[in-house]
Amino acid sequence: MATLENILERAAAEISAADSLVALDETRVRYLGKKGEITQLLKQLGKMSKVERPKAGAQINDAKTELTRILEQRRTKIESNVYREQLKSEVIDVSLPGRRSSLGSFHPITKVLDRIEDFFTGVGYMVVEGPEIEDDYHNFEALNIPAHHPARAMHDTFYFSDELLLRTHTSPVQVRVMEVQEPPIRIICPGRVFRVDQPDPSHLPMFHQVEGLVVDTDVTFADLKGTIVEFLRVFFEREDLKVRFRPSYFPFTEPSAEVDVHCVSCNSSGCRVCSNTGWLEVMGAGMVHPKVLEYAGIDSEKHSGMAFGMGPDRLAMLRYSVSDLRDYLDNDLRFLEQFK
Ligand code: 2NL
Repeated sequence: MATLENILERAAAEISAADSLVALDETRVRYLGKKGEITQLLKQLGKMSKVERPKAGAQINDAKTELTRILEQRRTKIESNVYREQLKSEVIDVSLPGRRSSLGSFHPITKVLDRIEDFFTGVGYMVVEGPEIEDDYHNFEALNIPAHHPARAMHDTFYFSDELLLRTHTSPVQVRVMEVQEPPIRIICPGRVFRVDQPDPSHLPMFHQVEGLVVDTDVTFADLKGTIVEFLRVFFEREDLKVRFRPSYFPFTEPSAEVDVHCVSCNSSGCRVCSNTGWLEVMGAGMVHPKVLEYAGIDSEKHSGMAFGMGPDRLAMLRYSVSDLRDYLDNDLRFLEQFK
């Protein structure tokens, strides 16, 4: 029994020294496992006399129970230590400032397109988009620009074949609407257009256009003037904006006009933006040529139309003081981040 006490003492010491569940289990096996010291003692009971055996058996069993109890106690202690360590390692400082996700910004051309669309949808126009690859008929013929018309040379068209091309304006979208929709028609058509051009500060081979078209009975030049003046005053946010219409020529409108506003950069005192003229050309416009209505199957005796076209890239230059169109396509964050 001296042995038993010695075993218990060593076991108790090892158990309190065990600092992990693995170490603790190794200790358990060393004493209570199949070949463990306590188990070995139990196996020797058979060699004892009948008189000694019951007492020795009871003592060994008591020792076993005691060992099991302190093993269990230690296990609970180690588990709670492990849990405390885990909690410590997972501590979150809720007072730290969060990681900000930086918001992007809209492209200046998108912002201008949105402003144009907001104005016109607000007065009852629909926004219509169409294909960038067009056929010769919808881009030219239907707009009263027949083959060999000098206006074709001015358009510097990218051709895929005799028939297919990259649209040079968004007018073909309007032609397609007139072909399928009975008047009244009130639409604007924003989109990309393409013309062969060597890029420089004021020219790109791909740029944007917004065209507008109204076809109804009794549409007059007064409607066109009133609509455009009101749009430009809202767009430039100047109630007192001066607007002038200069006679011009487009094959698809008659009469035609170019529209100028007083220079918003220098208030018409003369600057580089307006080439010292005090005026900025911002739009083209006119009454839809009767032949264009007829081509699309609209009776030009019953209906009249007004149309206009503008370049949002140039409008964005004026609004945001951009001096080089190529900046729009560089995707340089130093440029783009200025429009947040
Ligand atoms: C400009 C000139 C203009 C139109 C576009 C148009 C469209 C149809 C019929 C008649 Cl379907 N006209 N569009 C008319 C006048 C001028 O744009 O300088 N754009 C940037």
